Amino acid sequence: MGIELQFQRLCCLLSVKKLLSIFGIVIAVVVLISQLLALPYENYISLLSNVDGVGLEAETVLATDEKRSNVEVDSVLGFQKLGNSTYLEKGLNANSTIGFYLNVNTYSSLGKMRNESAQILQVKSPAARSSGRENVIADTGNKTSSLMENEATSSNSNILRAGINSKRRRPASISYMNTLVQQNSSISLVRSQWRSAREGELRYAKVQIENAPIIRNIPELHSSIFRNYSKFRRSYELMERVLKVYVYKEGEKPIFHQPYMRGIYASEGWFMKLMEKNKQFLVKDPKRAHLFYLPFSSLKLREALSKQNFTHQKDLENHLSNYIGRISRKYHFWNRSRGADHFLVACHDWAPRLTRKNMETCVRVLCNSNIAGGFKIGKDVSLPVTYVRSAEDPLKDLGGNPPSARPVLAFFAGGIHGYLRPILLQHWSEKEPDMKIFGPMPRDPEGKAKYRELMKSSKYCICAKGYEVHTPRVVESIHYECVPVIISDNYVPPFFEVLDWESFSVFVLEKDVPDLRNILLSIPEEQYMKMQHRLKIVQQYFLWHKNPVKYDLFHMILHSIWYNRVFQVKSK
Ligand SMILES: *[C@@H]1O[C@H](CO)[C@@H](O)[C@H](O)[C@H]1NC(C)=O
Ligand SMILES: *[C@@H]1O[C@H](CO)[C@@H](O)[C@H](O)[C@H]1NC(C)=O
Ligand SMILES: *[C@@H]1O[C@H](CO)[C@@H](O)[C@H](O)[C@H]1NC(C)=O
Ligand SMILES: *[C@@H]1O[C@H](CO)[C@@H](O)[C@H](O)[C@H]1NC(C)=O
Ligand SMILES: *[C@@H]1O[C@H](CO)[C@@H](O)[C@H](O)[C@H]1NC(C)=O
Ligand SMILES: *[C@@H]1O[C@H](CO)[C@@H](O)[C@H](O)[C@H]1NC(C)=O
Ligand SMILES: *[C@@H]1O[C@H](CO)[C@@H](O)[C@H](O)[C@H]1NC(C)=O
Ligand SMILES: CC(=O)N[C@H]1CO[C@H](CO)[C@@H](O)[C@@H]1O
Repeated sequence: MGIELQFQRLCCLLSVKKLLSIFGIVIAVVVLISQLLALPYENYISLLSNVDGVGLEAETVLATDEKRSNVEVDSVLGFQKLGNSTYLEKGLNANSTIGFYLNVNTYSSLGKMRNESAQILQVKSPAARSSGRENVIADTGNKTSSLMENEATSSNSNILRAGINSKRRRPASISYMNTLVQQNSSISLVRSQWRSAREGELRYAKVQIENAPIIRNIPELHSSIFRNYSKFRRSYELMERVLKVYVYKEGEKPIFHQPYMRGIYASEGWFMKLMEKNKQFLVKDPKRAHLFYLPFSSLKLREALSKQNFTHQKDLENHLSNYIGRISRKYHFWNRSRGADHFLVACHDWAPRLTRKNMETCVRVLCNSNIAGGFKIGKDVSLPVTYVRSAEDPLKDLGGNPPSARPVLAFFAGGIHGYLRPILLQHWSEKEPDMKIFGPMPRDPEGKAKYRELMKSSKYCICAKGYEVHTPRVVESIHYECVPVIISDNYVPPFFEVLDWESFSVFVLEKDVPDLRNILLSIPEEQYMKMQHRLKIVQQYFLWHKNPVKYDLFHMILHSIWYNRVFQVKSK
């Protein structure tokens, strides 16, 4: 009897487990495979030591730059709870079912596994759903690819497909996004319910920009780099003359008011620092402001709350929610526009999701500017990812070789995370001598120097997405004057409102990775020379200065916020 009871209990336990794990196994397999793929390249132990957030930056550059997505970070946290790196390695290496179960349980314990799993399927799907992906998988016959083949053809495939079909959405190409900018009608404009002198000023600016005087003798370079240089210049001048920003004093350090200036999330820190000490745009009297800045750091939010054992996105979301509650009770500014004249600047991978509900109406300035992830062209602003190695000297190593001294056709190096980079490597690693496509480079000074050297001596630098759409390589390429090749469907590049990105960079659809070399070779030399030349002009817009100068990164970010705000004002 006792034995029977125990047996029954065991069975019950097992079936509950089975139910719980039914999605989990699929995801675990997917994640496991991606981890397996990454294992030879990635240093998981250093990932673990980074989780506390001390150093997402600096040393982990080349290998783990864009870093793991939330799924990865949380899986690491999950592992950490159960054990340590020894355990992790065991779990990853085990080729037995036990290995899978261990992982499933770990993921289940995070509670939000199912939601994440849906996201993994979604994230994985853009490539898979375009017909290209299946070919990619089919026509490589190697270890990694056969692993991927298993992923696609095993029993999971139905679930994968189901997920894909139910969420079918075409990846947004650059030309599609261009039409959105031009139409600027796809956004439902949040119309303010109040009348104020400030709104009148914005409306005035809008009319002025729309009727910008045509600038004669525009340097040819500038007119090709910008969508409309006359309009940009008018808008920029008006910003300098008119714009006033109020920064809320509420909010405690370290999440608020504490800029962090290094690493791959440095953009949000630099902006916060330069904004909070700014003299030209800041006003003490919020009634004079056209825009209200919510001065928090998405990186610090993530770090601080995970130290307090809050690791779920929901907790972080609530923290921001409470903040909005606080300022909306204390001041009337949030309520009168429902946040539409407020903005936030956030570079963490999670930022879009953390701000999706409570701050949806704000101008969201995001590194993770994924048009398939809720980023709205015309309202939100794409924040450049600037990987700052030295907060003292952010402009170190700027510049690169002239075109004649760029013998390498294409260069990429970095951690092999996300679904795209393994495909890139399968196709182009050690295939052609002029295609320098690598996994992560060593993180010692030598490795870093080699990375820079290759960027400075390659014609094209491949900016392939990692887990998320953004990568610091875009700005790195600009700094090293290497024409960026952006392979990241749905990524809205920085200052998209005003810059004509196709005049100085190349966009390749993810499905076209197998044709990458042909695509690059088919670009006429003359065209390349033009792009490279323009890149050197564009560079000034992507530079941080401790004391901001005209047209630098700080001003360009502020300008895009201003520009979007102006064009959301209802015309009379
Ligand atoms: C991990 O755990 C094992 C035993 O549980 C222990 O021997 C080892 O020192 C731990 N390693 C670290 C890095 O904490
Ligand atoms: C993995 O499988 C191989 C053979 O397929 C076996 O020799 C090895 O012991 C297994 N490793 C583990 C950790 O089970
Ligand atoms: C999953 O997300 C939905 C909405 O996005 C939410 O209602 C649900 O509670 C979430 N489930 C878990 C387990 O977090
Ligand atoms: C694939 O593996 C085979 C041997 O299994 C090897 O000959 C070939 O070079 C590999 N190809 C790639 C792209 O790694
Ligand atoms: C730029 O914008 C101005 C003002 O709207 C317009 O008059 C001009 O034709 C535009 N120039 C180009 C090249 O589109
Ligand atoms: C977080 O959890 C750990 C272990 O569960 C505990 O030791 C620590 O005190 C907790 N920290 C806080 C701030 O609650
Ligand atoms: C703004 O609206 C919220 C909820 O709608 C309310 O609690 C708050 O008191 C309002 N703030 C002001 C200043 O009226
Ligand atoms: C819907 C909307 O706001 N459309 C505007 C797009 O921009 C042009 C000028 O740039 C305006 O005339 C449209 O009203």
